[in-house]
Amino acid sequence: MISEVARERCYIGLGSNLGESKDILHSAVQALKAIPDSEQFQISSYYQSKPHGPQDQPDYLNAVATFTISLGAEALLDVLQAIENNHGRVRLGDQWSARTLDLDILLYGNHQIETERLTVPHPWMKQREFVLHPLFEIAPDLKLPDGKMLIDCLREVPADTLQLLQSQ
Ligand code: ROI
Repeated sequence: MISEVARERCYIGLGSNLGESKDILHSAVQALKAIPDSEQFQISSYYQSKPHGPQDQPDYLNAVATFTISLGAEALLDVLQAIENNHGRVRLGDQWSARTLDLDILLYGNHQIETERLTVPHPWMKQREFVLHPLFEIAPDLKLPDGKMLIDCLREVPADTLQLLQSQ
């Protein structure tokens, strides 16, 4: 019997602060759109943001993408890591350091997932203006799995270090 996996809407955070970040995000968007079985794709504007964590690294470009997919969350993570690697993912140091491309699963349907490889919703998404504001642009009515409305999270996290990129 073929096992059916439910189609879920996922939200992916994109970030880059090494190399030609705008070109890297463009290319990552094409790769996300090309995931077999992904449908109803949307991408936010790109935002320039000050680094969270260590400050001795360049500003980031961030965006949020959404699509529906019938891959499970861990299989989706495998695909995202392959896309990161195809973009020559380089990390200068630890998890807080500069990188060419970072793709994070922010939300996977309404699921709360806690495995060795994956925590969903992304554990810091509610503190990150570079996630909440692009997410709001593409999903203004979103309710998070804990029942909190995105707009209420957004009100607690100012966007004053975020700059909307006018031309993509
Ligand atoms: N800071 C910003 N502004 N954008 C990111 O995508 C980002 N990613 C990270 C850390 C190092 C936490 N800081 C970031 O992983």
